[in-house]
Formats: sequence, C-alpha cells, structure tokens
Amino acid sequence: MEERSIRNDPDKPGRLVAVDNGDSDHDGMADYADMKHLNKFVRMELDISKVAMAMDRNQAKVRFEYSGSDPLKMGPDNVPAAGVMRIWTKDGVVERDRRSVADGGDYVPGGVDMAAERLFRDGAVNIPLHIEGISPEYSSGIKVYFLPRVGYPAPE
Ligand SMILES: [Ca+2]
Repeated sequence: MEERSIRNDPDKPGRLVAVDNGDSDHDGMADYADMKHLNKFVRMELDISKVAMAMDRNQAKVRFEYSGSDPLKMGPDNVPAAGVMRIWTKDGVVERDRRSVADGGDYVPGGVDMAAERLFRDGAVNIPLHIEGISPEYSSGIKVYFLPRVGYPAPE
C-alpha cells in the first residue's frame, strides 16, 4: 500500500488518511457516524519495547496530542465534532465503542493523560492503532508522550 512505501522516508509528507465520509456498508449512515462499516482505517503501531524495562505498570501514563474529533460529541444529523481524525484501538470493520479508552471504550482522545495499562494490556509492549480521517484539513500530525513511571528518568 502507498502508506507503507513512504513510512520511513523523511522527505515524504507522512501518511495519507482518507476521509471516512462514504457509506461503505450502504446502511444509510455516513461511515464517520457508523461504529462498524466496511472501510479499513490506516494502521499504525505504537511500540514501547525500548522503555518497557523502566515501566511501572501501576504508574505508567500515555498521552496523545492530535486533532481528535470526539465521537461522543457529534452534533445533530451526525455532524462530526471539530477535529481532523480519530485514533481507535480497533479497525473500522470491527464494532467500536465510541467512549474514550480511559472510560472503557475504543477511542483514543487527544490531550488526555491516561493510564498506559488502558492501551498496553496484559503485558503488551507493541499495539496496533487505527486512524480514521474525519476532516479534509491538513493535520500537524500525532505526537505520543509516554511516561514509564513517576520520576522517570531517575536522577543520576
Ligand atoms: Ca455506513
């Protein structure tokens, strides 16, 4: 796929994410309002294996910074909330819970400190995430902050 070929090339603009505004399963609901349809999202991997040794699973926190469109805040007629994209723990073809992962759902919100255990369950250090395009605007991208434990790194 196109996104694979440009993944590690710093001269290329990153991945293109299609806006999820069709109705792939012809159920009369635009796919951005549909919590299960026939379109696959763009997959990304989040790998914390290099800091896993320093990780305290009771303390570790993760925060995403990106222009997220909260799926719980869609307006009348299913107008999506402001925001360029959504990050999910599940792909578009799988039934998703539109609540935040912090509340037991499948949506990864931007700007929220969350217990890393919400994402890295059962000892996982490498997880797939799925990006849904919502608005055809230019995005400044996705940043992920990971704190392995309180006070990391330890003073010398
Ligand atoms: Ca649909």
